Amino acid sequence: MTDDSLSSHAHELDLAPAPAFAAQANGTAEMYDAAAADHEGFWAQQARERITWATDFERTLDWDDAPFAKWFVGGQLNVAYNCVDRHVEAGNGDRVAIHFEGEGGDTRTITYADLQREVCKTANALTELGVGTGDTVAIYMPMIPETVFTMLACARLGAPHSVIFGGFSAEALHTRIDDAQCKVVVTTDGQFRRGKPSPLKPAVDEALQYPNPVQKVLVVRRTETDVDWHEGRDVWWHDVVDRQADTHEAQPHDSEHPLFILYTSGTTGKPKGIFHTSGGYLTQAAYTNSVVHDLHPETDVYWCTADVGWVTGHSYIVYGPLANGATQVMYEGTPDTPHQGRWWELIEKYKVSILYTAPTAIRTFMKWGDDIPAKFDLSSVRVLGSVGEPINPEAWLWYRKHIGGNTAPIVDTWWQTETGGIMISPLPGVTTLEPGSAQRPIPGISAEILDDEGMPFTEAEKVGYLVLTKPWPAMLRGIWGDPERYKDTYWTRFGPKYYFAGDGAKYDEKGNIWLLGRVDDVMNVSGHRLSTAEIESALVSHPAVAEAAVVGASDETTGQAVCAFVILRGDATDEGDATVQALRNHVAHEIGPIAKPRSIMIVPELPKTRSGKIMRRLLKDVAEGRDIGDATTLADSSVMSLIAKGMPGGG
Ligand code: 6R9
Repeated sequence: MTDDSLSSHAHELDLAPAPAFAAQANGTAEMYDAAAADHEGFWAQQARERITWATDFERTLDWDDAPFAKWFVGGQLNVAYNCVDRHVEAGNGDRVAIHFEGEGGDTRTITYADLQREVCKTANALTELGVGTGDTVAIYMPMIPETVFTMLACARLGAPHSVIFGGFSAEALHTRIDDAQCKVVVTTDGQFRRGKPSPLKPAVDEALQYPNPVQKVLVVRRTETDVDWHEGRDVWWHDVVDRQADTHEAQPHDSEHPLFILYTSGTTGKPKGIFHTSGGYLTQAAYTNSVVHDLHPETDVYWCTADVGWVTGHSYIVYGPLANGATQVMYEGTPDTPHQGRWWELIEKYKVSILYTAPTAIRTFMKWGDDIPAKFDLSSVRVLGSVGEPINPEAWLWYRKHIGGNTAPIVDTWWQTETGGIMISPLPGVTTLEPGSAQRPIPGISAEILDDEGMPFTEAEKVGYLVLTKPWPAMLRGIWGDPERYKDTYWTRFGPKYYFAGDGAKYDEKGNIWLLGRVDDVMNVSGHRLSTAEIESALVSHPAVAEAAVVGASDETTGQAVCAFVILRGDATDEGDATVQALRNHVAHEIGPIAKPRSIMIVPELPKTRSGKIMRRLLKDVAEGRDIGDATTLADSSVMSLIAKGMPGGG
């Protein structure tokens, strides 16, 4: 049977939990009832069971100033203590926290005792560099252990970190450093990608050419590539961190003390600094990692393949698994270096039992062929997870068969940077799985689907908007420096009772929730959120461009792909491929390589309504090679035929 025909046989697969799995599972059916009966009581119990508090909290939830939440009010904790020290104190210092694997094959084994020493040294170094409680630190680093040490050291000091994905450009880096007023930047000389060192520090140098609040740049030597050096500002990690004392007394912080800021794309050009706090965030990260991934820290080897530059890396590489005392794999490089079986080789080598990855990766592996994972022993795998975008049933079934030995439950986890932790997902061992659906809110989370009028409905196959109906511990506490934007973006569309997630959704006949992608101008490319407006403004910042419109067109591998339509200025000449190439590079420079349009069409006009709104729907038809839909509301109806003429084979 081919994988294609498998999908039509999904109903014949037995997707009920295996009794042996259910018997050992952390998640239980009773949790749904307990949380439904007493929402706050349920979360208070999670917080007390999973977190070590220096001072217990007095009030579970303060929602008096909604939508600004406070969770576990009056409680005090140190997040880094919870992720590191308490495991050592409990006698688990020898347990491996991180099996690090560099792209070139260099490895490091870091136990919890090692982690404690490294985090203490890093915290001492940051203190020496002037970082105190409440100061913000930018982290622009690859997937290496020092990145985790730095995040935890910041948490230890109560200095909120802002991790900026290594694929972002100098320009993007500058905006983020400036918005959060970061005092220190931690970076590396470079990172290994596809077998080659690729520089990182030059982007920091370029970002800091503009006025900025940065006092020190702490640089890890990773690739040994030459870097420019700014005396007085730049310091080497090995000069400053290595000589520090490896002990450091962790001070408790308020439950609502900011833990981190993470920028994500919104519907306007300016990225939003989503910020999260300590007690509630850590509670939900630890709880979900335990019940959704079914993590058993004594026996499992866990691997989340995300980059720490994204929220998945924050919650499911750093905070959740480490709070739970997990042993995990951390891999620096790309999946096809030096060969397309690298991930499966790592699973075999470390006996990974829980794998958490993204649909775009799974679809890439499908393309590379079944024979590649078949060469490796994947029998250790017992739970598979998916995150970032809807997983199509074909990819789900392939994942289950070729990676999960046809037995591992797959948890399709829906959540967002804003939600901080997993929200909608099956519980392995409890839920009968449905390929392609994230199924239902986990215990403690409440969601509904609303129609255009904002009325909840439960009919199957009707498409509506996903909303969350009760506050949850890991919810964002706001947009850094912009409380109004927080209210407008999430709590206005359907009134102040509903958190509007920005995703379309529907129920099926069984009551499962199916997520249908973004309903706003946010694209999802390989699980990364990109805003059409942000890429448009990058394009018009090029001297040759007068106007630009960007749409996300469906793409077999990446889910969506960036397609741009550009009008050149009168004085610019269209040099065909050279112009297109220059514009693609310009977007990479302004935002980062991940935002590079797959295609750019130079057009004479853009389709606009009489009120001047670009009709992206029509451009999407063009980008996806469809016949152009209803264009009757266009101000100038000849525009679409002009655009279509420019298409390959058009005119
Ligand atoms: C964790 C993360 C959030 C957006 C979200 C939605 C999409 C994430 C999904 C999913 C369907 C899933 N999304 N997980 N869609 N099924 N299991 O990805 O955060 O980068 O903020 O993206 O991603 O559209 O609104 P973030």
